[in-house]
Amino acid sequence: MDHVPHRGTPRFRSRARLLGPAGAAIAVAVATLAAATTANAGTTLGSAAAEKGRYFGAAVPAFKLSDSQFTGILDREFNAITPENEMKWDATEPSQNQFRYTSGDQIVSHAQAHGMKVRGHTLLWHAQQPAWVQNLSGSTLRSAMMNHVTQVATHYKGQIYAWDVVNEAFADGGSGARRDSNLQRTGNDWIEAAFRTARAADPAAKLCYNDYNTDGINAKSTGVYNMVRDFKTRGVPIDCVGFQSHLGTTLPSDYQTNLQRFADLGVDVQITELDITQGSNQANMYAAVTKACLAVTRCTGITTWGVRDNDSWRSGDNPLLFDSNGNKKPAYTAVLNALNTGGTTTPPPSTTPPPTTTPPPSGSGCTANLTVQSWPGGFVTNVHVTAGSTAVNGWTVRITLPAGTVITGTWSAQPSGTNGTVDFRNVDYNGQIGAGGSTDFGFQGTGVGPSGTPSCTAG
Ligand code: G2I
Repeated sequence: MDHVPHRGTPRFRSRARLLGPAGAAIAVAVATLAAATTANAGTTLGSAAAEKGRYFGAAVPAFKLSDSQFTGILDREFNAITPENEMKWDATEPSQNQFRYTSGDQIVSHAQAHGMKVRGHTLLWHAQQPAWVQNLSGSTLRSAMMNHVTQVATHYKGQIYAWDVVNEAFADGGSGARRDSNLQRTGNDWIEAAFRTARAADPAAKLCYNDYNTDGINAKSTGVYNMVRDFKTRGVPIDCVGFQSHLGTTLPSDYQTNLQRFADLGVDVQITELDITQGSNQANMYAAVTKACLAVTRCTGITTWGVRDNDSWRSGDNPLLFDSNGNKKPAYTAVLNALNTGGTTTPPPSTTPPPTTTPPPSGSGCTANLTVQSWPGGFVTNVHVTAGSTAVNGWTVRITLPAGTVITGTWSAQPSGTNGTVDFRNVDYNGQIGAGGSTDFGFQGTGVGPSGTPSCTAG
């Protein structure tokens, strides 16, 4: 907005003098118009994200709150904070049952004083545990874990927008399995126990699962996906999934598709620890991540893991939006432009069904059509189910898969098998569709995705 001269400014007055009284009126009109046309364009990351109904945050260590260059940028540009280390177990409970909240509280106060959201990070993690925790196991450790969740979530009750209840519980590599850790060895149900305990302590906070290397469709993200789907089916309280997005020099091509498949399970998604190696692709990748979030309705915000390059845990990669002198980098401008122009809050075209080739039934029944995104060796399919002129109470969509294709995951429907001709039956919450209404389900797999128009049977 700096370039728009305002009525009282010297620039405006000198221009009005040159133009005379009639010219002054025109100048007012021009200035007003200019102000109006830029009114919806945010001039900072936070305000631009807010225009799109989202937040833009940064990870902040408490000791940097006394660095005025740091807080100058933070308070101007960001409207959410994640404490970088201050709410981790070693920081909040250094000895058993002795809680220390000083630095965490400092960050929360700063956020509140500046109208920023706080993402709580993190209640349970295999790393950064105090020594006393590392010496426990079995039911003693399980009790200590749940006590920790209860105490910390209760201390911050009502002040946290979203908690990373559990951080990084899945293994890297192709197994899609849980990571081995002292927490995991207390029993596979430790994650759901943590979510239920956190919900009881702070019912208003959104409860997230957070992880890295889950930024495309791969074995690890599918492992997390299956857990979230299972939690939703069984009523375990989970509200969001965090994608850390510590990225190198390429963005997974299915980054947005991956966010969308989680969102389709009925959880919010958030980019929680974004940083990207500096190089020729940095600004483009930052823009692409921002656009992907804007294109997924349930992507509620983006957090970068630090403010300036020298604040980063990987400072050698210069991975952030401000350089070490606090100047805006090209990546900053790319993000701001993407926030101001890139996308809306409506879902992207890729999830919008193509025009129906079969007309909807005139009396009763349902129709279904497919949107398929493929890559060599795999695919994701979205199926759009539409009711005819009367309401549908239960539906089944039959899809015949090409030979060799195997379904590896289905959401919002129950498949009868994993290959050949598969009947997808509605699940509890999406069986009833009003007259003319619609619902979506999806599946992914290996091999070649389906094509054509599937059959849909109501009832
Ligand atoms: O490793 C990057 C991030 C991956 N996802 C979870 C995040 O919580 C994690 O953040 C980093 C912090 O940025 C570092 O600042 O987590 C590290 C710990 O695993 C943090 O580093 C630690 C140092 O290892 C400790 O020596 C130091 O005492 O920071 C501590 C506090 O300054």
